[in-house]
Amino acid sequence: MQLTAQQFLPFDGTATLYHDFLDTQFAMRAFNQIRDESQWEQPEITIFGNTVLEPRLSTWHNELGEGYKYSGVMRRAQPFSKTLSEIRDRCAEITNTPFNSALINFYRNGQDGVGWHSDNEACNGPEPTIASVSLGATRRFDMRHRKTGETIKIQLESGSLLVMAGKSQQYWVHQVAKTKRVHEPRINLTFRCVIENF
Ligand SMILES: O=C(O)CCC(=O)C(=O)O
Ligand SMILES: [Mn+2]
Repeated sequence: MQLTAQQFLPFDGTATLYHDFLDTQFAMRAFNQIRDESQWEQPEITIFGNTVLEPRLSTWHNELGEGYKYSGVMRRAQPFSKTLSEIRDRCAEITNTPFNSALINFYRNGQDGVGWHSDNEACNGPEPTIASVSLGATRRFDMRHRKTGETIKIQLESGSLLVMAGKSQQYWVHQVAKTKRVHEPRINLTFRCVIENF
């Protein structure tokens, strides 16, 4: 099946949205399954010397059984479930990338979010392809250029796939801002190809 792709970045990397990546029913089933089967964690983060809990729940999955260092915190690796593997395989096919890891985020409602950052950890390699699948509530995803300040806003609906590639992690930061308007939960799967023994 040929999916329609929409490009969002004007320069310095790509962000491609496949709006109808998963059908509505499949996305809803995957949401329920992943919500119920996951062993959710809520790691602490230190921002400007203050230690707080991350405003979302998450899990880290890696086929090589390796942990993941994120904001200085080592995450334990969990296995890929059947649903997660199936979605990962579809992402791998579209992007031609052998994803071996996934970070799953669970935004309980609009009061959960993720602040400005880029997925530029060393283990992702210099120009990583990141496949980001959304399930559940629609949330706005913002990308801001580090030098020009140009900001792009993308609505991530249930079943959509956003692929960030090229120099996007070098030149752009991204966030899912907290909002009072959203009351429903959302799950986001970000597939990555982590380099071994980096
Ligand atoms: O929830 C999202 O759409 C983005 C999550 C994200 O940026 C991350 O996990 O690095
Ligand atoms: Mn990210």
